[in-house]
Amino acid sequence: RTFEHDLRRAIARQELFVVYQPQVDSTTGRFDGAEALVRWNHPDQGIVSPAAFIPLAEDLGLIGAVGEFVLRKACTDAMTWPSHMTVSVNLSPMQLRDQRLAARVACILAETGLSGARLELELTENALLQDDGRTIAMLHALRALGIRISMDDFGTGYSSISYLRRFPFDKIKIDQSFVRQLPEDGESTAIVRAIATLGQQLGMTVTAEGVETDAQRRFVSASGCGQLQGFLFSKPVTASDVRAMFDADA
Ligand code: G
Ligand code: G
Ligand code: MN
Ligand code: NA
Repeated sequence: RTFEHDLRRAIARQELFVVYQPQVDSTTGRFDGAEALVRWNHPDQGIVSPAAFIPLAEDLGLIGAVGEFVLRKACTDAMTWPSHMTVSVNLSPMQLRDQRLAARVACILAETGLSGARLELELTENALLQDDGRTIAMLHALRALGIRISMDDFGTGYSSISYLRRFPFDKIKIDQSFVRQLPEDGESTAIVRAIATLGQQLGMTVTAEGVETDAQRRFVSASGCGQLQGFLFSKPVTASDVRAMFDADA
């Protein structure tokens, strides 16, 4: 038996599951949504990180099925949350290149009843490397469904800023590597302030990721980040836990 063989059966055997990391509105201090993060409960190896199996799913041509599972589960779960809560789902580059993506997402919204306005899709720079025209058309098709598009891990790639101009993004997520050394490190403070200002000037929401301390929370809020995410507020939790947290805060 191989890992590959196991992954091919993981969806049918219901070994994949989705956890949610709550996100906080920096102005009100209350939850306003959550990021969906997939996990694999492997029969022998226990919980496997997506960093370990998403690349394999791409190689095996399974990413469409994995991505569709995560989207459907995230939309289904978000339907049980207070109606102002959004859900964001990470997309891998191969999903974005599939010309059927917008139609599939539209089907999942219709099937689950979730409004497109409550769904965000997170892309990293490597999703944008090829096929500008097709990618831009796909992003517009998704936005026409009311969905917002986020640039994930902002600042860690080679072309982050030029991509903001070329592609229609609604949100920037500042990578946690910049937040980690706040508020002491002079370079990190300058970079986070500059990204937050850039996002504001472009009319985008800016999310600070990896907020672990109250000093970091205060710094990123004062810098203009409208949304916060990190262990200070919550680690990723199960679907039933996030629902209870949202109900208690609503
Ligand atoms: O939750 P964790 O830190 O293990 O996530 C590791 C990486 O896996 C992160 O970069 C995250 O964006 C990515 N990831 C989590 N869930 C998904 C998913 O459903 N699809 C894709 N493509 N990537 C995901
Ligand atoms: O690449 P992406 O931003 O999608 O990855 C999100 C991952 O970051 C999640 O898997 C989550 O476990 C991790 N994460 C979230 N908040 C924190 C945090 O405050 N500190 C650290 N070290 N990791 C975090
Ligand atoms: Mn993400
Ligand atoms: Na990120």
